Amino acid sequence: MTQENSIQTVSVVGLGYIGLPTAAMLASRRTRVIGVDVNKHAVDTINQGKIHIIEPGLDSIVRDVVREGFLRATTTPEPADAFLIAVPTPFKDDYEPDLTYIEKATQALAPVLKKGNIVILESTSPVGATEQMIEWLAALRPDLKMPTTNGVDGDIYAAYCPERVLPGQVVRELVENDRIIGGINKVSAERAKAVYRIFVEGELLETNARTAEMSKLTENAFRDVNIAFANELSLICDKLDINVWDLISLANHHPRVNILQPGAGVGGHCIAVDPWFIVNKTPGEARITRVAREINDAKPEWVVSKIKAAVDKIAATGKPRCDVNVAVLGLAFKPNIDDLRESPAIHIAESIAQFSESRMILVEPNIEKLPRQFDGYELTDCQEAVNTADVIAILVKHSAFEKINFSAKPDQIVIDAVGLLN
Ligand code: SAJ
Repeated sequence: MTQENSIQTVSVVGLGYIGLPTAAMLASRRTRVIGVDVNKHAVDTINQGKIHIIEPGLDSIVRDVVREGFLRATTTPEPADAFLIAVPTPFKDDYEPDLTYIEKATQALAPVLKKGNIVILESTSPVGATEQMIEWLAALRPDLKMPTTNGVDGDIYAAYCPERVLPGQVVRELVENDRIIGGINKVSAERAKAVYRIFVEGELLETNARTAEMSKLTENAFRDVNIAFANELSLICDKLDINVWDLISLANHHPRVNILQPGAGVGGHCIAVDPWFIVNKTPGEARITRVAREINDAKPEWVVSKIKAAVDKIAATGKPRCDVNVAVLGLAFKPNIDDLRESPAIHIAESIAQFSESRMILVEPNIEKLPRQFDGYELTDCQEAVNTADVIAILVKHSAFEKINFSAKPDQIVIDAVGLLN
């Protein structure tokens, strides 16, 4: 099979936090892009030139590419030269990866697949998922020769190419980051490179599909393990009466030491999930990876126990528990964003709401409205919350909190889970 055909039309299946920005970047380079999503609301919104997700800088790009006719969304796949799958891969209750969305995307695009097409999987996946995707395609399209069984003589190409973008900086990082291109065979890698060359200015690093799958998981597990070490240090230092922030800052002056920061726990949709894909495949070997997950998952409960102890201490002075004000500073899953999904701070606030007869004051400067589970609570201004609180729990290191004057009330107890005051 020759590769003389250039990539004219790309279909991006899954128009979420990765799929939509990727579709927009391809379209901004004047490639015809057909976006596919099962969510009709998302499809309609995009076709109006608007976006249904929050990502800085994305709205104007989508508006322009839709207006110029380079991006169009639909609920049903249409023929294209390249198919890019960017659907979610959650895990089940026992941490087994759930590939249902990839299977459904494969089933949807199979009828329009043609000889010479490339199918690229971008969704974070366990090792072997690309081979599994090809098996599904083989069963659905027995008329097409698959690259896994026919090598260079396959009718289609397939590759695994993970994204590595940081939420909040997706538009820039999609273009600038180096990209791993995991071909199911050599010709597939070459074909996939032709797709990414359309908008990626970083290096395109060629490897096989299994290594590329493992590479994505490794990057996020590496960060998780490093954060777990910092979180473990925060517990150790609390016992030994040492300031963990000073300790880490001092240790990081060593030329070969670079410890990350302890926090209220690890949130988001990637770092707290992806390491389990490694543990699930190789439970006997992935020991540090598993323990790191357990340490980071346990951190929010540890913060809750500290808040409980602080409330008890205030109550012991004779103040009725119902008059103890607990201010929660920050609800987002990390600093300076408005994303509350999978946030340890939300988990902590929910726990306080359950255990405490005290009044909870919620502060999140990056949102306008509290999520539904906090109906009955009011979103409060930072300084006002600090002025009235008996216990302050700082859960996210938002820049907006740096301006707060924390010396308003001398008998307050401050639990600084993120080192804001250091
Ligand atoms: N966190 C800490 N201490 C730190 C750093 C982070 O507690 O020193 C916490 C954050 O507060 C947050 C969580 O970890 O709750 C995750 O935040 P993050 O900024 O480390 O990562 P994400 O989830 O926003 O994005 C990660 C990135 N992966 C790596 O840095 C290896 C990003 O490049 C990936 O593209 C993304 O996961 C993904 O989609 O997989």
